[in-house]
Amino acid sequence: EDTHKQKLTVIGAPIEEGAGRLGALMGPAALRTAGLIHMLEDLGHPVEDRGDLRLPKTLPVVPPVQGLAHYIEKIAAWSRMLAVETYDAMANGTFPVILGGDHSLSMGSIGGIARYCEEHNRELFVLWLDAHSDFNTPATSPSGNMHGMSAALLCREPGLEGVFGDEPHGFVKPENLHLFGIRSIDKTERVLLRERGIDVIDMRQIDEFGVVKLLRRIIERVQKANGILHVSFDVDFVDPSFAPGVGTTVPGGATYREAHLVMEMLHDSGVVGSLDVVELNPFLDERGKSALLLVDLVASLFGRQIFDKPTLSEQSAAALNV
Ligand code: 6HN
Ligand code: MN
Ligand code: MN
Ligand code: MN
Repeated sequence: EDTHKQKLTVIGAPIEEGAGRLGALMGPAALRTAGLIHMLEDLGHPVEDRGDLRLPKTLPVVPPVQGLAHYIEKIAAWSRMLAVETYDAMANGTFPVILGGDHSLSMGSIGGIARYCEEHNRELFVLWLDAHSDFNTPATSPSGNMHGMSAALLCREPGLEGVFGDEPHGFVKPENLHLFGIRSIDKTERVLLRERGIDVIDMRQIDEFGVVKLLRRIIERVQKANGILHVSFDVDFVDPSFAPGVGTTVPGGATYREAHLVMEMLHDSGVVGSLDVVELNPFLDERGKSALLLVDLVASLFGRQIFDKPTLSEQSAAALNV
């Protein structure tokens, strides 16, 4: 499972009810229009494009929640369906790439990947690239929008059991979740993150220490555990000046090069086993700018390089203290 010429299973998940604004439904189409599939093939990856999934006619019955969780029946239907798809993709030895769709889809995509990892005794780690921590529950959420709850559900926070009901899915160990690029946390969400000891790499740390040191630490953890790293890429991780096509922009995000560097390092690490690309809202984009950037960023994750891999002489490496 890595980003080196492995067979990819691309799954479109046009879901938008988890977000507060409509439009993320068009995300998979915009990513395809921007050339995502051809790019992956050009880089030498065999691709099985499963197309866009569709909601079943009948939605699951979900018991009422304590608090707010808008459209939970639809989110539950998507989650259950996606968990089956990503589990199957992993079981077939392929690398799942899920095109969103809002971030609530990660409940399902990662739920299925986590199930696979549990059954096969592989340690799962998650890198959550996002402006937001997505660690609300129905009880803490100020908005009731379920895209702000996916990381919490995956870490077994109470209040969202109805999403999967008795359907199969796995979880993420809170200590294996790494939030990266964060710059917007709700009040009660902050309390929860502290109580659970979640690793929150905020923009202040990125400013101070740079993405290289901070990301290397995470990659080394995964390598030591012989684990699998899932990357959940929320478009708003990137600064809105480069990626305006998202409903929840927050200023002060990753720069163009910071975002690419993250993806380039992830590629070289060889530990990434699955990817979500979420929250692209083509209705809010500027002439496809964000969709095109995403395709380029995914290309970096799958091995596109500016030139050859940078090679430093031992001397200059020592001088640079790297
Ligand atoms: N996302 N924390 C806010 C909320 O409504 O819970 C924003 C969530 C944004 C969700 O980035 O995927
Ligand atoms: Mn998010
Ligand atoms: Mn976000
Ligand atoms: Mn369950």
